[in-house]
Amino acid sequence: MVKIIHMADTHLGYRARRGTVNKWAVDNYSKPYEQEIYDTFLKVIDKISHIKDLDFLVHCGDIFHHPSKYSSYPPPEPARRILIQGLQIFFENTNNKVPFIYIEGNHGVFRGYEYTPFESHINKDQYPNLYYFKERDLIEAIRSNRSLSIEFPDKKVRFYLFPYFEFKSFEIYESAYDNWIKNQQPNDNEFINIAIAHGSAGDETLHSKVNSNDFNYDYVALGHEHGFKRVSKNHYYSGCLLPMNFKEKLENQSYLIVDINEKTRELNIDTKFTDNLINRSFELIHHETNPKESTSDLETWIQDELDKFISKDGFNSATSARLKFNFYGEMTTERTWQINELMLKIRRSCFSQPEKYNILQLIWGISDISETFEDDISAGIIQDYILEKPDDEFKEFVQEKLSEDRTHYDVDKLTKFGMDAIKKALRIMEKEKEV
Ligand SMILES: [Mn+2]
Repeated sequence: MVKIIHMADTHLGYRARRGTVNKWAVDNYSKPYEQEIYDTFLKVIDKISHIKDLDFLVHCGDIFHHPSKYSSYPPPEPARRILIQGLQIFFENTNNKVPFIYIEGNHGVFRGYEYTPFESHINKDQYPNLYYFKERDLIEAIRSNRSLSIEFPDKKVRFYLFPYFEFKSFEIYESAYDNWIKNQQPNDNEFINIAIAHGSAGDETLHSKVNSNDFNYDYVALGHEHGFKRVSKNHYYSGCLLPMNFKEKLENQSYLIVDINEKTRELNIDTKFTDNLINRSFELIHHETNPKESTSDLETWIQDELDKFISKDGFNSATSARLKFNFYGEMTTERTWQINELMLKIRRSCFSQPEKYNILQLIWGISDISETFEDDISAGIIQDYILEKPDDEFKEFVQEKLSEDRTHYDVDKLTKFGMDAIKKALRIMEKEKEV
């Protein structure tokens, strides 16, 4: 029996940012949820390193969250230190006997650079049983028309490596990759043949030869999709350790203990779910609204939901909740404005009482029966709004606000100010997009 741990997408250094308060840093300058991912990673690595008769640890990419396509920042310092600590725990507990094989994903790499934070931020050469493969290794293999693989003859196991590569982004890449990939087809049955890849069919970053059974791999360890997923009887995504956003909360995360029978090549997959290791509430709260529901009824409902997170000890970075309200139903633009206004007010009040509320993040989404507005601050809402009859509806909204207020402003003037502000904001957003 060959025993392999399959894990992926740890995203060390990921921070929950939207709808959080910046001042909530923990003692070593990490952020609360970032710290929870670190703690979980070390816990899991320690657990894995004590598994009896473990032959290999395979990590399918994205061990660091930064840098990425949208952020050229290096991994934050705590992420670097936690990875070093994790490697030390693993190699010490396994007496350097168990190979750790890592392929690079699309996160944690400076695009266009030949070195990566995995090389510049940790001293990878001090771990004799660490095997590292990045995009550059893949490009070299393609250029020299050679396989990118590694063999362990004493265990009779061979790994075919597929670091993340956007081979579909240029025709010349695609044809080169298509020509090269035959080198990744096992040509003997004496070894157990395993593919390790970062990519997915969904965004065309996983080649069909790896995604299918064409090459007859005994097992395909996949990274890039963040939820646990059995693609076929021998293709698996383990997912991250913890969900990073509310969409991923709807999935499960895990690491896999994969046992492969040398003779029959039969697999036994033991899925160790890790999303249940989370120490905080992480919830999507749904509410169906309609134009007739009064603002005060809505406010009462929201407040009741939030009051479930009142704690006598107040805010605690280790247990504070991540919450997303999902308002759906028949939405008018006026309703959307009301909800945004209400939620901004409630969030402000909630975050200004850390002695009362144990809440880390509070965001919301508003979806109409016909379409979805994803975010309270997305340009989409305002842009859609501007395409309709914004002046009239905004005026109605201002009028309603003022009638509560009972003061007498010039509604037309206020509407004009509001529209100017929105248009200016849109111009700024458009400019930011161009960068
Ligand atoms: Mn990825």
